[in-house]
Amino acid sequence: MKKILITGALGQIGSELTTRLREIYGVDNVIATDIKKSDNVNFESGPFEILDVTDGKRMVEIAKKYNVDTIMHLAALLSATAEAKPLFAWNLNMGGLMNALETAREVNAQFFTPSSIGAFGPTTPKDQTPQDTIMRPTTMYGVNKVAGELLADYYHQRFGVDTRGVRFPGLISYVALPGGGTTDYAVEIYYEAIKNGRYTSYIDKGTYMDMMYMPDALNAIIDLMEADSSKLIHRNAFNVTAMSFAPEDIAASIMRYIPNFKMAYNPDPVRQKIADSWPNSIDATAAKQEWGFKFEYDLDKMTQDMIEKLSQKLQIRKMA
Ligand code: AKB
Repeated sequence: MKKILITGALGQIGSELTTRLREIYGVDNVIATDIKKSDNVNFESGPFEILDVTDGKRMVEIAKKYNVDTIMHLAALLSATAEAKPLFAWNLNMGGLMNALETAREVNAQFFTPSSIGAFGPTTPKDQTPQDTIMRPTTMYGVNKVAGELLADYYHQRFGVDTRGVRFPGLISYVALPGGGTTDYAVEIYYEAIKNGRYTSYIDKGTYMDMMYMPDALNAIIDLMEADSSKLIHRNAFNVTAMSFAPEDIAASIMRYIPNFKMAYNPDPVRQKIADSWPNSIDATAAKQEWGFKFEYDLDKMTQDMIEKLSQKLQIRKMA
């Protein structure tokens, strides 16, 4: 990775990945792109281009302009929004991915795009879901993710593009908010705990999903992209996870630092149904064996860091 183009660079993953890659590979070697500017630091701290990922011609132009050798395609709609706007989701998620893969083929770039636990469905084994298993998702997002994994494998086999990906669980971070996901409750809960001391969860008690803290997710992307290609059997896409918890577990973890925190439940039928169709926990053995995947943060370590960093960000001191 010497010159990296990122799509969706102002989103939840992109915001932190861009900063991290600029630290490692040099500010001018990471070209951030997104559909519009915001107050995000990424369009001021280095090269930034406006890019709508459904515009394949412009994507190729930008890739050629900067002579990129790596494309990290992050721009996509998440599960709950995709369920509300399925046709728009298909056009954006699949159209954007096809353009990004075609751009990678044309400029001979290495390629990363995230898949998700959303690629699994209700007939998938629920606990310690294996790397290779039944994948019949019942959401538009899941359909996009399975098709995306297959497409990325296709571009590798057919055109020799060095495609790589992971199936991310819910990602938790204090820098940029996610938007429109099913696992977003696990981020919102920290904001509400610090600001108001209470949270009403739209996901019901007893609903387990895999999660990961953003620093571990960034390491996973970089380690996979730097991994020896000859050792990769799966490529698109590896199960990765750091923890599996239900809403009551994260509430209990928060109460260790904010003892008066109060949790209530008011399940949202759409997001609850999506969550119920996903695994309780996934098995990351293939990622560990093929490229040495590891993580540092478990639930309590993440909670401690989230509360500390978010309190600083929100300038509120509520640590016990
Ligand atoms: C979502 O909830 O849609 C995402 C995901 C798990 O892919 N966070």
